[in-house]
Formats: sequence, structure tokens, C-alpha cells
Amino acid sequence: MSKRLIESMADLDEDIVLEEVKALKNQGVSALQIIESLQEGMSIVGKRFEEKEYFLSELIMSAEVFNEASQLIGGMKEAGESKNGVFVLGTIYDDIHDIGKNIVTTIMSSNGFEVIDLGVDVPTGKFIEAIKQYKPKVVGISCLLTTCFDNVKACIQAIEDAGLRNDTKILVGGGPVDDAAGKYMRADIVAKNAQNTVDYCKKFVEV
Ligand code: B12
Repeated sequence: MSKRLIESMADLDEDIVLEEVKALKNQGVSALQIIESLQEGMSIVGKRFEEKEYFLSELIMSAEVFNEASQLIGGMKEAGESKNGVFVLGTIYDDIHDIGKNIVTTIMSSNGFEVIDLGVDVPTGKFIEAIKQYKPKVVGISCLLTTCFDNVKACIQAIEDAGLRNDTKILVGGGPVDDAAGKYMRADIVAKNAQNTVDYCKKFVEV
């Protein structure tokens, strides 16, 4: 990881962030490794927000800097040939965070999955409709707010009650979702980053 990139992202120093992303790219560092450092910087932004050193305006600013940096990174190929089946994903209702979900979308597309992105603040009914329509092997639910853990749990329960869980694995992800939260929500797997997501999904597709 790049200490300079982590720190400049945490300090919201856009010029240095962009300069460092360019430098890392020129050194041949992979898009996913650059994103890892940016994600680490975002965690520090989150901590400063919790500690009231940063406020909502800084959170908004962090999203802008991250998006600028992602555009520079490029290299995360857009949709390739979809040979691995369908992956449905969305951010759970009451949650509008979408940076991580969008990265997962791009990486999954470039790894041969047809991604149906339902967007943010997605109600349970929309997940259920999409599962009926697209019959995905894997469904992904993004959740960045601990206050939304119960929404994810309820959504997964509703998918199961609708008889749609037998052929579908459910992956959850997003900063605060750890293994204990995944167990509470009764998800099949918790994915910590986009590469994990690809690895798990490929395994599910193979079985
Ligand atoms: C940027 C940001 C925002 C931006 C979001 C902009 C956007 N377009 O997404 C804005 C300003 C809108 C925002 C708003 C709020 N936020 Co906010 N936000 C963040 C911040 C700083 C970074 C999130 C981020 O983008 N990280 C970078 C990405 C790349 O990482 P990621 O999302 O974790 O994704 C990776 C993995 O988790 C995984 N992944 C993610 N999703 C999925 C899904 C699947 C299916 C899979 C498999 C994998 C996967 O892969 C990704 C790539 O590796 C976090 C801090 C943090 N630690 O996360 C707080 C944070 C999530 N926010 C927080 C809060 C409190 C809020 C607000 C309530 C603030 C307020 N008072 O209004 C609102 C809520 C709005 C709402 N209803 O959703 C808290 C949540 C605390 C908690 N206990 O729940 C955090 C943790 C900050 C903190 N420490 O206090 N926020």
C-alpha cells in the first residue's frame, strides 16, 4: 500500500492524491492495489468523522476525491464477454453509499459476469423481482451503515421466504460488514473487497 496515497486521501488533499495515483499507475501498480490504498484512506476519513474532526461536508468531499481518483486509475476494464452468468447487486434500502458497489460492478463485469446493478436504496421487492427475472447464481447486497444491518437481514429472510434462496448465494459487503454481521444477517459470504467478490463468485459458478 502507498502511505502517501493513504495519508493524502485521509487529508482530502486532492492534488497529492491525483499526483500519487498517476505515479503509482506509471510504476505499473495494479488498479486494485491503488484502490486498496484509497479505501484505507477513506476508513481514516470515516474515523475522523466519528471523532468529529470531520463533518458531513468532508464526507462529501472524500467521495468526490475518490471518484476523481478512480477516473484516473482507469484500467478496470468495462464489461467483457459474460461467460460466468448473472450477478445481481444493489445497496440496501435507506443506504445511499455506492462507491464500493460501483467498483464491485466494474470488476465483476470485467471478469466475465453480466452485472445487473439495481442502484442504491433498493427495496426488498426490487431484489426479489430481479432474482425472479434474471435467476442469478449470486446476489450481492452492499451496506455501509450499521443501522441498515436489520434491513439486510429482513431482505435476505424475504428472499428465503419467497423460495428463491436454494439456487442463489447471497454475498454481503461494505466497510462495516464483518463476519459477525454477515452471520447475523444470515448471508452466505462476507466479501471484504472487489477481488474477494470475484474469487467467491467464480467458485459458486463452478459448483
Ligand atoms: C464517502 C462516504 C459517504 C458519502 C457517500 C457517497 C457515495 N456516493 O457513496 C456520503 C457523504 C453521501 C455519506 C453519507 C452518510 N454517511 Co457515510 N461514509 C463515507 C465513507 C467516508 C467512505 C465510504 C466509501 O466509499 N469507501 C470506499 C469504498 C471503496 O469502500 P467500501 O464501500 O467499503 O467498498 C469496498 C468493500 O467494502 C467491498 N464492497 C462494498 N460493497 C459491496 C457489496 C458487495 C455485494 C460485495 C460483495 C462487496 C462490497 O468492495 C468495495 C471495494 O473494495 C465511510 C467511511 C468508511 N469507513 O467506509 C462513511 C460511513 C459509511 N458513513 C457513515 C455515516 C454515519 C453517514 C451518514 C449517516 C452521515 C450523516 N450524518 O448524514 C450519511 C448516510 C446517508 C445514507 N442514508 O446512506 C458512517 C457509518 C457508521 C455506521 N456505524 O454505520 C461511516 C462508516 C463513517 C463513520 N465512521 O462514521 N457517506
